[in-house]
Amino acid sequence: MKSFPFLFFALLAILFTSCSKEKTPNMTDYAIIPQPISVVGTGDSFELVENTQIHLVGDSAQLTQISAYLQQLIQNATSFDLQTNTETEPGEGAIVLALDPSLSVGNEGYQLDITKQSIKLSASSEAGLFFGIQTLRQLFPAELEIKSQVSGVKWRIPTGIITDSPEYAYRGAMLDVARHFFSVEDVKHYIDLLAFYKMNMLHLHLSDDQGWRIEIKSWPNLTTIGGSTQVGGGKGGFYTQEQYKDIVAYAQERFITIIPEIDMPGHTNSALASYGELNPGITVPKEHSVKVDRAALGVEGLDPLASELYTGIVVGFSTLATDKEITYQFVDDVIRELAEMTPGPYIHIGGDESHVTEMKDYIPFINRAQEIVAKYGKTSIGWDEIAHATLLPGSVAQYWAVAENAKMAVDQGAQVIMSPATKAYLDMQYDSTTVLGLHWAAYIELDSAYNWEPTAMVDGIGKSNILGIEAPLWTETITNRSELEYMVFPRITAIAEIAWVPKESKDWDSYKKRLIDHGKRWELMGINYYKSPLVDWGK
Ligand code: TNX
Repeated sequence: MKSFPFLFFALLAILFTSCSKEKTPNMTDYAIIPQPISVVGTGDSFELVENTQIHLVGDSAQLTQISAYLQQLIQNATSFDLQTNTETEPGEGAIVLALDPSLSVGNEGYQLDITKQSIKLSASSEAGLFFGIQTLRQLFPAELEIKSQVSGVKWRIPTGIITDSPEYAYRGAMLDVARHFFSVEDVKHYIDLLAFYKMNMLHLHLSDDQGWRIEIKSWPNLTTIGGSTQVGGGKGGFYTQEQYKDIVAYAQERFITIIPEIDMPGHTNSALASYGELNPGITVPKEHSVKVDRAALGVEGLDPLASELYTGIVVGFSTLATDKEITYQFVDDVIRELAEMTPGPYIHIGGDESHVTEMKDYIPFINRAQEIVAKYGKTSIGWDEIAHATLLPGSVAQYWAVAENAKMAVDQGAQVIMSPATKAYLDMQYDSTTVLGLHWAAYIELDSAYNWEPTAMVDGIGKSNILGIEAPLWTETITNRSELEYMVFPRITAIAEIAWVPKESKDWDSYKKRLIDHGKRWELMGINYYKSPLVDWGK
């Protein structure tokens, strides 16, 4: 009995150490998506506190901006106002962001070295530092994602070393803002979510039969008329050039390149309703045609040649007049204005489903469109059909449907972006009970979105032919942010992992387990996601 107090305290001590152990599991047990190339845990933890400093090393104006991003990220939930220091040696407990061009971690890679005393994030590029911050973010308790002050959480992260770099240079998503318009705020929200998963390209589908969404100053009716509606007949909308530039800058700060798409020569009814001279005599499917009320839209004069507006979802009835010079003046003006406000290297010229353009007209049109893009210093991307034309050196084909087209592009020396509709289309329904979305290509459950290999999609197309992966979200049935999130999550994380991780390291069971933690983060971020029955989300 005498030994009771001793035993009691010994037991307490054991309990206490095992509990605190539980609070700092090994770094290898953390749920990072995409899975880093190498994670070596050292079993301890670093605790972020109020006076932790951010220490910057390196010569780049962007460092300050990256540091401000991290500072803000931390401040939301912790309310710590971390100070940034560029002068003295980092003190105890600092977060060091080091830009070191001699570091061999690849162009977008990074190394994260966390000890009990400090966090050191190094990279050879600013982008690498930014992606490293996303990993760091995922090592913190999920509550870090709450946008307002959280109390009672210890901001601890596990110690260890992560070395990481992406498999593909192009890791993208596409948002169709033409079928349903999405506000600047919605697009920025999507950009934030893509950044969390180290995606670096956002392709905006800015025009289609149902709407024209980007202000073109030399052709103002494109937006006043062409932007005035959307699928289902809502009021549509468009981005002014200032708003577009704002989106581009916001994306740039998150190391995401905006790729604007003007779809042509098909998918152009919104332009034809705005300027009849671009193709007199198009007939819009009757049940979803809307008369243009020019007076109500404040457009003077008449345009007897113009088509009606279109609010349905069946496509393939429209085409620019490929044999008229005015068409090329139009394309030139549009590409010139777009190129002027797009710092990224690419302009997407569409080229898909031009069912009413004869091949003998389609080919010279695509050839000329590519030349116009090149004239303004940009590189063309087009849907896989553009491989029928003569691809300019550097032009990129986006495989979505026809393997032979993708192969034809590669045979011409082009690189390919992999967006197979049966795997990567985020508008495809999860299963037959999904209310939103379509299923013309497939039902895409989470395992199907994860378990595919870009280099095994098309015979004769291997790693060196593939620029990267892109997941498009077409929005015929998607009308708002919450619906967007439901179709995107969790599948976008599967796409992000395919794009980042080498195929040997992809692991469905590990991914499924890691998603549970991400589900918790999404709850805290207020994201509406599909609770796939294949994942044990917990309560
Ligand atoms: C096909 S994908 C299209 C789009 C539709 C999509 C719906 C592609 C290049 N064309 O116009 O929105 O299917 O899933």
